[in-house]
Amino acid sequence: MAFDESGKIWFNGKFVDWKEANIHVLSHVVHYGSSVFEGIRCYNTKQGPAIFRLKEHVDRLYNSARIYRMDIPYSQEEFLKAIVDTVQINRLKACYIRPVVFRGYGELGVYPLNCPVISVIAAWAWGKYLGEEALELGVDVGVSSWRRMAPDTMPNLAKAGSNYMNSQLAKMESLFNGYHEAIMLDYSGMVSEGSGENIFLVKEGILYTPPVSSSLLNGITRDSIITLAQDMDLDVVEQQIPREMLYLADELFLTGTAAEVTPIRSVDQIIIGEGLRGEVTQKLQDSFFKILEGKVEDRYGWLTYLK
Ligand code: PPE
Repeated sequence: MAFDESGKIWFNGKFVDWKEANIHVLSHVVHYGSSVFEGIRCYNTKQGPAIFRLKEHVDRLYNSARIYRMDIPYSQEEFLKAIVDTVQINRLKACYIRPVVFRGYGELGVYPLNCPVISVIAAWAWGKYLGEEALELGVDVGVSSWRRMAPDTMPNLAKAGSNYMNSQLAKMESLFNGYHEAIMLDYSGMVSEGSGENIFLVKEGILYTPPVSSSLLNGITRDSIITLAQDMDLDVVEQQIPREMLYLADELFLTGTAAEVTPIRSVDQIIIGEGLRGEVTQKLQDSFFKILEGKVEDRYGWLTYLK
């Protein structure tokens, strides 16, 4: 994925040229990973561009900042408007939006509170996260030897940049082993999530996903899929999932803003179900994409249309 560098980036309240959106190398974030961020998608619906679950993403950004005692010097309404403005000023239709809030340049030393809080919003066109064919054919995943952070080490509910050092280890390992993606276990050995996605399992018509206490990010796509499944009268069970339950699943899939709803066709080289996108997965994908394409009524108020 290459950036279109002619765009504008919202930098602490002002739009600057793409190449001017820079920070000092001695910024706190560069040394200690002190950032929180979001990933949001804007879809080009039949009724024009619309941002998916914008309010929920801004809420989660502010919650992540709260955990790390970062005061974002904008109200949530101001931040929300800045996100909309960023898409509009760049004349983007379908795009990925990346707000990031971090500790900037001031002093070094672990204690962060003397460094300014910097807020940035960028947006660009980002296609299929796990490859063009992934949504249809599914991906091959491996259970990582790297575990998700234990609950008393790093807060998994914060979408913090530093959490992605753990994700990077798992992702690199999985690609070197010939997989598309890694599934991580939590500290107690139960299934947690992918390096950048939540995971769902279908067994005998019931949809299972690990609970928030399994060291995962409380995904907004995860929440959307749970809502859609319940509306289809599927039973949804949030429970701890042992690794081998993945092997025995009828269907498995990943969810995330970037990955959307991506089927899994094998785990540790064990074929899941028929090795094809499952029926329930396809139904959920369909109802998810129909909303995003504006083909059915937005009955949950998930879309923020741009003018
Ligand atoms: N778990 C992790 C670890 C994660 O990073 C994501 C999103 C999710 C679950 C799903 O959350 P949600 O997007 O709210 O459904 N990962 C973001 C970053 C991916 C990246 O490579 O960067 C994303 O999908 O935008």
